[in-house]
Amino acid sequence: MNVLILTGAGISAESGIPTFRDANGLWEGYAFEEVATPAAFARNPALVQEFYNQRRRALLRPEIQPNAAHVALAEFEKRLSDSEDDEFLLVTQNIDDLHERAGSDNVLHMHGELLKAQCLETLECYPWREDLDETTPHPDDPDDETRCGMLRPHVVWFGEIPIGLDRIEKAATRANVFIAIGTSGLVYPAAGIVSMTPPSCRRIEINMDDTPASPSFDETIRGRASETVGRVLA
Ligand code: BV8
Repeated sequence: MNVLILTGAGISAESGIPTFRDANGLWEGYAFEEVATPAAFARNPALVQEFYNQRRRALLRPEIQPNAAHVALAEFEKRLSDSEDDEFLLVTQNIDDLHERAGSDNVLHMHGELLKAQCLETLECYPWREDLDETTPHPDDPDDETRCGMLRPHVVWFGEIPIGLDRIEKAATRANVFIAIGTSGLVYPAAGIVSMTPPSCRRIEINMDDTPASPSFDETIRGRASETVGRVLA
């Protein structure tokens, strides 16, 4: 069985990370257009760095922990990994690390990862640290004089091409089951993944509400991810 999962901000909501819809398009008081585009970074890199550093500090608070939905996905992945015939891919739009902290191995962050910084020159990624900024010598080796270039958040902004699209499309066209969890289906190309699945694929949407993508699914399960995901994957 080939299973493809897509998660959105709704799966992390019960872990204490506000969703984009809850934030009404604002985050830490900033409008997305002000901070989540390449133009915003070119215009005011310090503002954008601070916007993401605020979200990093929020994510690293001890009370932010994976919830039962993250754990259920990790356990399901492990069950499937016992069989050679099964394929599993967890694609997330989320830039938090809650899937990994719940034990998921095969996670594709199609919109990047909040806890990584990326060198504008080499495109190399580094674990983010509070003291990392554009003046930081090579982040992996502060003694290395070949100073790395300007660093940016390793995050896919609006207008930028998401990560792993080829891999996602391949998994979608082979999927027997596609489950979208906690995503409003508003941002493309993520919202278009359901349309890449074959007619034989069982498409399930787990959400609190109906979404513009709901008609594309064979089954819509309404409820909190922490209460529904485990039941669906059992
Ligand atoms: C692209 C990282 C070209 C950043 C994100 C004009 C100019 C430029 C582009 C466009 C344009 N018009 C349209 C576009 C395309 C654009 C787009 O789709 N815009 C939308 C707004 C119309 N897309 C892009 O720009 C993408 N790139 O198009 O490049 C290209 C593409 C392919 C090939 C060649 C060229 C890049 C988009 C990525 C942007 N980066 N994140 C950061 O985080 O700072 S997007 C960000 O917002 C998230 O990653 C996510 O994708 C999106 C939010 O969506 P959700 O995760 O669904 O969250 P949301 O809050 O909306 O919904 C939560 C859901 O959970 C709700 O339904 C709620 O009911 C539910 N829920 C809540 N609680 C629970 C729950 N469900 C269950 N249980 C609960 N407890």
